[in-house]
Amino acid sequence: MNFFRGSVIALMFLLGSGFSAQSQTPAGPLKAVAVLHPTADSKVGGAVTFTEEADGVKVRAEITGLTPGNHGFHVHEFGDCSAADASSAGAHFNPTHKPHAGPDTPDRHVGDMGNVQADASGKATLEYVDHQISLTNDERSVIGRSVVVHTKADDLKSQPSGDSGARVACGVIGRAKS
Ligand SMILES: [Cu+2]
Ligand SMILES: [Zn+2]
Repeated sequence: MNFFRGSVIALMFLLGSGFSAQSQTPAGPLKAVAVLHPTADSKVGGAVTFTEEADGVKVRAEITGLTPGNHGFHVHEFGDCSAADASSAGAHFNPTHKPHAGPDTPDRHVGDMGNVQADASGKATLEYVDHQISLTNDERSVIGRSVVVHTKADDLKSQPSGDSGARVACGVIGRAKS
């Protein structure tokens, strides 16, 4: 009995130290990435990175192959870009059951990142800190969901998705090296 108890305690100690060694001293802030792939009849591609910061999550996007101007840019609920039109990604990621809006509006879909603006060459870059997206909070975590870019501008008010039209690129958000 004593031997058994001792073995159980030793095993628990070993397991505990193993887990803590894994979770301690992370290499850096938590990061995620979505590599964007064109939908059918699109040439839009690029990458979006998400990096945890003290006051939110920094979103960095570099996208090419767009028509000049604004394009709706959202996190959608499913990490599934398999459909030719990316309809498999579902609706805007909305775990808090709010209306569609722009990224600066407190009452918004967690996935509402607004627009990316493409220049005359079709390239868009964006960098901002988002205060609703999370990489750690289970309910708001975007890991395992997707980023979708649209053919038209998001007007930041039409329900349920800003009237931004067809999907031109989609990428699943996965955890990246910290
Ligand atoms: Cu969208
Ligand atoms: Zn939305």
